[in-house]
Amino acid sequence: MKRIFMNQKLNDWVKEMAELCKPDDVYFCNGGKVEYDFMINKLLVAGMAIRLNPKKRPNSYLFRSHPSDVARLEKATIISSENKDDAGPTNIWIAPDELKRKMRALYDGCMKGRTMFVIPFSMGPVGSPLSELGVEITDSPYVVANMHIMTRVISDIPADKDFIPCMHSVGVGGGNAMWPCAPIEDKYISHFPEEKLIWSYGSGYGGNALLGKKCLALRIASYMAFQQGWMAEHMLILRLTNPQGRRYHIAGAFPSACGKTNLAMMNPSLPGWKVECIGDDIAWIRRGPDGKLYAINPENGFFGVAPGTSYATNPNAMETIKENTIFTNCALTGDGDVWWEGIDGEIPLSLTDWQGNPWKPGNNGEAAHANARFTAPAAQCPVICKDWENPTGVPIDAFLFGGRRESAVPLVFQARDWNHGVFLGSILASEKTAADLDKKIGELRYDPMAMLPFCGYNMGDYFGHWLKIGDILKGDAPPIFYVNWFRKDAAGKFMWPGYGHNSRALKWICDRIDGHVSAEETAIGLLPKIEDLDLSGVNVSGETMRELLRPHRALRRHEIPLIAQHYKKFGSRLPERLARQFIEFVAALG
Ligand code: GTP
Ligand code: SPV
Ligand code: MN
Repeated sequence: MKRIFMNQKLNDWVKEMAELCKPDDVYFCNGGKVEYDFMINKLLVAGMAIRLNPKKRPNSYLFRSHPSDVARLEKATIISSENKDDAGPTNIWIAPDELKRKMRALYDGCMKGRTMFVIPFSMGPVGSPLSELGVEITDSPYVVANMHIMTRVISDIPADKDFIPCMHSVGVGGGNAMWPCAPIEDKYISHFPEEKLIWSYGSGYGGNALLGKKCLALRIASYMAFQQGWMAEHMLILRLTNPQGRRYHIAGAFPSACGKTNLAMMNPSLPGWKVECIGDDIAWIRRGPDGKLYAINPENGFFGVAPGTSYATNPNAMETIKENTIFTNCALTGDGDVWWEGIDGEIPLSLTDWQGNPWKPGNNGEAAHANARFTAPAAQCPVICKDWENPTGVPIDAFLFGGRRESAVPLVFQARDWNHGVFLGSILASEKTAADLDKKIGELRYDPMAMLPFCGYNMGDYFGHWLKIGDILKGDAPPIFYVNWFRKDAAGKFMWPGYGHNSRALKWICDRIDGHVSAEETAIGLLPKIEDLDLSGVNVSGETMRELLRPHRALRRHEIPLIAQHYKKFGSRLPERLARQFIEFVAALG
């Protein structure tokens, strides 16, 4: 080890971890382009990366992970607070001492024959008072390259600044030479919120390994936010501008693989309306000097779902990933480009699937993995907002909650007030998706505020925190809406065209913010009147539209026992106000 940092805590920690993991050498990252190219070269030479055809996809690479390591692993995600109750009923808890003992044994010597990389980074614009610093130690050059895109890699931590240590190893004993990882029983993605510390072992994929994202910016940050009076949320942030030039900023929480990236950079189908992207996955939100809420995106790139992304559905994502992009678990075309289910055009004649085998239509399984992803710089997005790195953030005019619901839940409706909105967020439910490895796809699960896998403390306390924020904001609390783009008809087809057409729901939300339209008071909340939705040029029948805007009291009654069960888990940590909201909801359903 040659290099000395300004920050003593960093020097001590790097030394301790190098002694434990016993790497062959230690490399100190600075975030430069030369370093990025060096990592990629290392991966190309080792055969872990495939260079895509530079004429089709300049400076872009494809990686294939081991089939056992293709998504976040919720069963291996641990919140290790001192007291079990502080992790709460929705998190897996192991006592810190016991967990550290187990993991130290796994880390011991795990980097023999490997290089240990030290990556200092900033979540949020460098130097912004709203940003947080982290340092990731990893043995994966793939992680280094991804961190270059997803975070702002810096070369040191100032002596007087704290940072969040993020320890990572892909581990040993599982995977293969191209994608080493640990066997499933040895994987741990551990968080010590009270210590602001992350220890991840055994997985090289996505949120398990790029520790600035879900581990730091959500699990650790949500606990810091709880203590310090701000919010760290699994939310996209967008700026919507109407034809008159009035701007609205909207933050929306949808569970993984439920449409955040798509909404954040959509092209509105409504003439004269414009969307600009500020963030597609995480929002850090604080009260500004004027009493309103302001949001920043702590990330520097997009780690987006590839399947379903096309010029027809998300042209701005397609433009973003034209070059300088890392692809993971996509299919490869004969002419050296990437491919996935739902991309534009004909299925290419020659295709290699995400595991490296020849693939033909009609083959069992998909060519691209359902959780195949792209890693691309946010600055490459054609509709990135000029204020996306503004250190003070953007003022939030409305919050959205939404998930995948095939039935019962309307296209858009509004909460009666903040507390009702928190209730709606707390009963956010979605059909399961491929973003988590353990799930049976399609089954319903409650995912409060889309934070179920990402809340670093007791979710009952998290609900209380949301209520408290509302109490502080009073009249400045933004209105809260609930959306559902995913209703299906009896034949299993989506009833709403979605994507750019979702701007029609957003326009109604703007009209509500400005008090231009009234709404229908119903058992579930405030529903749009059909004539208040701008549906010019949408190919949806009046009958379908009426169906999409029904409160569906009878169907929603089926959820009462499920919500009761969901709420029961929180015991005495469930805020009394939410219990009352639930009683009112049941009464209103009749
Ligand atoms: P994470 O990155 O996992 O947090 O996901 P996300 O919430 O950003 O989801 P994303 O925008 O990547 O969308 C996931 C999938 O949902 C993609 O296959 C999209 O094509 C699809 N999707 C997004 N918006 C819509 C919509 O309005 N209608 C329909 N039918 N599908 C959509
Ligand atoms: C999610 O699952 O919500 C993601 C992907 O954004 S990951 O970074 O792997 O968590
Ligand atoms: Mn996400």
